[in-house]
Amino acid sequence: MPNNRQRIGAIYEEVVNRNPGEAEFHQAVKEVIETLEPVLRRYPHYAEHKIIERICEPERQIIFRVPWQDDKGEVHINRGFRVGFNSALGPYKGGLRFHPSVLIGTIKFLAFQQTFKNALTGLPIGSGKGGSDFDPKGKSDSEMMRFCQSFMTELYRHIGEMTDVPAGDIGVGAREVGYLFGQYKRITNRYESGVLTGKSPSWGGALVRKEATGYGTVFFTEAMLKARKMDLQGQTCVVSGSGNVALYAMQQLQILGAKVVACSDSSGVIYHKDGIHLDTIQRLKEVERKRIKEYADEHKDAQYMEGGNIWSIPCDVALPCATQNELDADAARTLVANGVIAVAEGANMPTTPDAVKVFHEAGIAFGPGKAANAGGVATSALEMQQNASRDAWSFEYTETRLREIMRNIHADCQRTAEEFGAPGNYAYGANIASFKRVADAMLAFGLI
Ligand code: NDP
Ligand code: 2IT
Repeated sequence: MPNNRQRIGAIYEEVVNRNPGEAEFHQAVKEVIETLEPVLRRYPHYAEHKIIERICEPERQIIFRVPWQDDKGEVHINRGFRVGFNSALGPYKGGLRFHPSVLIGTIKFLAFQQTFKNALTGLPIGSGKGGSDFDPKGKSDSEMMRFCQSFMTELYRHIGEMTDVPAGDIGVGAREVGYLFGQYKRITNRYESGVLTGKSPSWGGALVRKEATGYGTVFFTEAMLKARKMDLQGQTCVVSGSGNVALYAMQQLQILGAKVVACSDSSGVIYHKDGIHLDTIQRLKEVERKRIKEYADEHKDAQYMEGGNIWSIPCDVALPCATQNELDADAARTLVANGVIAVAEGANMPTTPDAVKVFHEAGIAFGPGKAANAGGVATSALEMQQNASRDAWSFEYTETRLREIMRNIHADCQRTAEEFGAPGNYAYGANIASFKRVADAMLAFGLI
């Protein structure tokens, strides 16, 4: 009989062998299952029923061709994906990512993590993720529309408010969700609001959904600081990215009295010592869809560093909000040397495993993405609730619910980490608490 460490090692080896070349998926699986040894020790029936083996295998994976025409009439072929990872707790739920780097392994890592994130929210949502290797940069509105229509022409048959509910992620926001919903409605002859979330509030979207991931990440950071008898007032913060998550993380940091001095995009970094003017970033990114480089043209005392490293800027709080593996061990050591006190992942898996180790060893408060950025999907579940009851809640009420959910997730991770012998390790707490929730539902359903 193998011991639990050997058992987990063998499962990981099997995942690597059965999913060749999917390094990000392997990384996400390893990060979760290597924390589960104490769970198997306490609950041997999970091993008996092969719950870890089952949880690492997606329930279904759909790959399809997406042909579309650009404004000049040229034909392009992209690849579309939708992975339903786990439906033990509810319909598949998770975003769509449109980015040229997207491969099936990218979608699988995101969908796998979504399983645990969604379980942490305490709301009835399973996990999924989808997207395409389509590059939205430089596309006109009509090109975006034609692409989204073509994408939905295949996707529609696989989704539904009780089956699978997509939303946004990198490259997909309210504009794209609008085009996707329009095509779904046209093909199915149903105004099925709950089939997509992240809709515009003018036609069924939840207020606060746009802000929710960034706000939630900051609420989680606030809770981590509070546990150390600190707060965000006056703290110097650095936020990577300048998209949906980064923008609203910066906004909530400013609301809570922190000073945000830097943000970025994939081309470079803006450093504004006296504090970023958020209204400029918001206009540049949300309205004009421009690069952050332009910020320095409007604010002469700000510095733009082409290809710069945002993590070299000294700060108290660092929020990686751009993309996976954007913060490595060297960057983590620099942040620690510069006196960082808290790091929370607004993005999915932005911190490499070695960097996470650096933070834990230095005693930094580290909020893993599946907990810290769960506010987005949690508010998507609140949007589903509003759609199901044909209701619309106020901004204040929805924000209060989000704040409560983030505090509960923080408390759940903290309590579970302590209970399983790793006090202060939110990554352990998040993995174990969510794994148990999904595992127990899977057991209840028998062998499926
Ligand atoms: P957006 O498309 O709105 O913004 C993405 C930002 O990250 C942009 O500034 C972009 O720069 C930068 N970025 C993207 N890819 C790369 C890359 N390969 N290298 C460097 N920079 C990059 O996406 P979101 O803000 O929605 O998503 C950001 C992160 O948050 C992702 O990890 C996503 O999975 C995660 N997340 C999103 C949620 C949501 O509700 N939207 C919920 C939970 C997590 P550029 O414009 O130059 O590409
Ligand atoms: O990674 C994520 O949690 C998201 N992109 C949001 C998913 C959702 O369904 O709102």
